[in-house]
Amino acid sequence: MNFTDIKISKAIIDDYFRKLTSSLELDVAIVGAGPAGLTAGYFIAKQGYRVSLFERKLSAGGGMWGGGMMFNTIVVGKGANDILDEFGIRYRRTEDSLYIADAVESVGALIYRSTQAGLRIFNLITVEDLLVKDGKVEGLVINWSPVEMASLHIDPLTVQSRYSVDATGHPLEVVRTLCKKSGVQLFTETGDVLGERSMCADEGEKFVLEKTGEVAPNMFVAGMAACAAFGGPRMGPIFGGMLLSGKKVADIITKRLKEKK
Ligand code: 48F
Repeated sequence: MNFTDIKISKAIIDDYFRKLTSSLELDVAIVGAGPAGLTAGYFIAKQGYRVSLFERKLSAGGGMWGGGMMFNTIVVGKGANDILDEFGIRYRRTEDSLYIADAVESVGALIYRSTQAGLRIFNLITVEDLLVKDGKVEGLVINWSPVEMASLHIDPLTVQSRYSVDATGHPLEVVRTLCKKSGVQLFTETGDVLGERSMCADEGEKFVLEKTGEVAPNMFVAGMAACAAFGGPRMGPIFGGMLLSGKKVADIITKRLKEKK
């Protein structure tokens, strides 16, 4: 019998279950490991809160890997270069005061720095529903992504969180589920999802930052999910708004956590 093989299996199983068990009761649960979700997770973890992030895909990074139309370079506007500095991402400034960075280096840095700060990232897990009590979001309902992909009839598990963040990007998956299943009124003009509008980088970058925040009791939006919820334009391959949105949602939530200790 080869005992080493069994020890390897045991080490993986023990560690994963330790990680998962310590994510059952969270201060913050984030859905989606794009630039907004990763940045939010980094700034929340840095302050010592219990924060985990659930990502459907095998790889974290969301829409950042492919830059614009698969040219794997990203652009950020003025102000967001401070966040590139925070993550140690190298960049070059253009004559138009745009900052250019390598998409792969950027994703690598976001993942590395956020996990080092204490963010637990669970890849291959899909958030399929929410835990809702008296109209308030109290956690997430999770399942293995391959269960969803194979349409298997397997019930999910639940994690509890004081605050949750929908950082699922354009589809705004979690908040849409909240509206559809629980009829919760959103803090939007109509109380419902307003939907994303067509491209305009300038407006989109301002809009996403302005609307990042609480969209329903204990439920927050960051990144493109904020544009989709509140009816803002998309902005294509400029990512500064996503990074600043992640920081903003982290600032709002950590302030709330401090107040409600
Ligand atoms: O799409 P994504 O990168 O969102 P973001 O952080 O950034 C948007 C930009 O990438 C780009 C843009 C820039 O101007 O417009 O599109 O707002 O990352 C969202 C992540 O959420 C995951 C998805 O796989 C992706 O990695 N995701 C979506 N729905 C779920 C999910 C779900 N139900 N459960 C778990 N993960």
